[in-house]
Amino acid sequence: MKTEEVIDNLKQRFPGEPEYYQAVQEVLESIEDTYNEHPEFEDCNLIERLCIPDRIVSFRVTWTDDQGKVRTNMGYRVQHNNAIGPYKGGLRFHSSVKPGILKFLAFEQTFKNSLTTLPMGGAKGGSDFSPRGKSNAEVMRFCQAFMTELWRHIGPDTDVPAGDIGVGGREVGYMYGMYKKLARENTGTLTGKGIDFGGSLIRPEATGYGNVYFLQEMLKTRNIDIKGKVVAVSGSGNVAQYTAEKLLQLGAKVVTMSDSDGYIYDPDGIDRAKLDYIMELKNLYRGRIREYAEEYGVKYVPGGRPWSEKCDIAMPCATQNELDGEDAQTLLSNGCIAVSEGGNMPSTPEAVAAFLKARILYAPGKASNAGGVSVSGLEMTQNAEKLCWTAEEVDARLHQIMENIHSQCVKFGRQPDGTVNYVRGANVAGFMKVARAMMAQGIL
Ligand code: NDP
Ligand code: 2IT
Repeated sequence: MKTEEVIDNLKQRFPGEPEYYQAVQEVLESIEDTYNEHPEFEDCNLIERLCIPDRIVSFRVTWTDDQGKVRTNMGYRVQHNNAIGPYKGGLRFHSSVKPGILKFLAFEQTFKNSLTTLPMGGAKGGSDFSPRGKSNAEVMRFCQAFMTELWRHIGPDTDVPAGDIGVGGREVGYMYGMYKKLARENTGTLTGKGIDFGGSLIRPEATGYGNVYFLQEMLKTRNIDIKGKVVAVSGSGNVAQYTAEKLLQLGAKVVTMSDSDGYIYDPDGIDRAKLDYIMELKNLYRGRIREYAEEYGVKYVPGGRPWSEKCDIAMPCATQNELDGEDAQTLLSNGCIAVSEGGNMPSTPEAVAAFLKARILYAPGKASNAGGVSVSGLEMTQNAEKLCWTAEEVDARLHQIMENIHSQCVKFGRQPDGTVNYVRGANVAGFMKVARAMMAQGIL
C-alpha cells in the first residue's frame, strides 16, 4: 500500500471532498509501514474497505418555519465501519455539513472508537440545517422531521447516534422522542439523552473532562504540573465549556474562548463565575461570546482565533482546520508546550507537522476527545442493564479509559529519542484493532 496512490484513487472516485482526503491521508501515513508488514491485509484489499464507508444514507428533510414557510434541508448518516461493534457517532447540524465532511468525521470516529476499548464501530451524520437563529419550536420541528427518515436506519444494536456541533441535549431529546414514537421501543438508541430518560451522568462533561485527563497524562510524561498553566481554549460549546471547567478545577488559567464570530481574551482568567456566565449565555440564551467581553470589559477580536495569545497550552475545541501552520508557529514561538485537541481535526496538516517537529506534547482529537464517545458507550451499557451509575463511577471509568488510550499511544508511538508521537500511536493502535476484526470476519 502506498498512501499517495490510495489518496489519488479516492480523489478520482470521490471528487470535491478535501476534509475526507485530509483525514485519510493522516491515518495512512502513520500506518503505512505497519500495514505493509502484513501482506494478508493487502491480499484482501483491506485498505479500500477501511477507507470507503460501508454506506451513506441521504434524505430530504422538510419542515415548516415559524412564518409558515415550508423549508428543506439535507440529512445524512454515514455508516463507516462496524467491524468491532454497532455503528456509533454523533450528528452535526451546521450549514457546512455535506457528505465529505461527514465522511471525514465517520472515518475518524472508527479509529477513535477502536481506541476507547469499548465495542463500537464508527459513524457520523447530520444536516446542513443550522440551529443558529432558529426558535425552539423550529428546532423541535426540524429534529422531528429529521428523525422520521433516520429512525429506520438506526437501533440499539445497529447504529446509535449522539450529539456533535449544533446537536446538544435539547436536540437529542427531541430526536429521541420522535424515534421512540416511530420505533415503538425504549432501548436508548441515541446517547447524550437527558438524565431523566436514560441519559448517563457525566455525558455532557465527558469530552471536555476526558480531554483534560488526556492532557494530564501527557504532562505527567514530562513531570509537568497543570496547576498555574495558562491555557488558550477555542470554542464555547459543549466541549470547550467542560474542558474549561476541568482546567479550572485543576488550577489552570483559561484565558481565551471563542465562537464562529470571534474570540475573547481575559488575562485574569475565566473563573467559575465567569464560566457560569458563558454556560448560561451559550446554553440558555444562545448568545454570542462577544457579550462576555462587554460584560467583563475584556478584549474581543471579531473574526479572530485565539492562537496569537501567549499560552502554555492550547486546546482547540471548535471545529476542523481552525488552527493552521502559521498559528502553530505563533504558538510555538510563544512557548506553548502542549496541544490537546477537543475538536475533530482542528489542526491542519501543516500545524500537525510543526507540532511534531518541535516535539511538544501534541494529542490528536481521536485520542484526546474520545471521552465523549466513551461515556456514550457507557450510556449504552447502562441502558442495556436498565441501571444508572453514579457520577463518581462514570467519571472513574472515563478517567481509566483516557489513561488506557494514553498508554496505547505511548506503546505504538514511542520514538527512538524517547518522545511519543501521539499521532502515530493513536492511528496505529486504532487501526490494528479494526484490521484484526475485519480480517477475522472475512471479506465483506
Ligand atoms: P457545539 O455546537 O456545542 O459548539 C461548537 C463551538 O464551536 C461553538 O462555540 C461554535 O460557535 C464553534 N464553531 C462551530 N463551527 C465553527 C466554525 N466553522 N468556525 C469557528 N467556530 C465554530 O459543539 P461541540 O462542542 O459538541 O463540538 C466542538 C468540536 O468537538 C467539534 O469539532 C466536534 O466534532 C468535536 N467533538 C464533540 C464531541 C461531543 O461529545 N460533543 C465529542 C468529540 C468531539 P457558534 O456558537 O458561533 O456556532
Ligand atoms: O466526535 C465525537 O466523538 C462525538 N461527537 C461523540 C459521538 C458519540 O457517539 O458520543
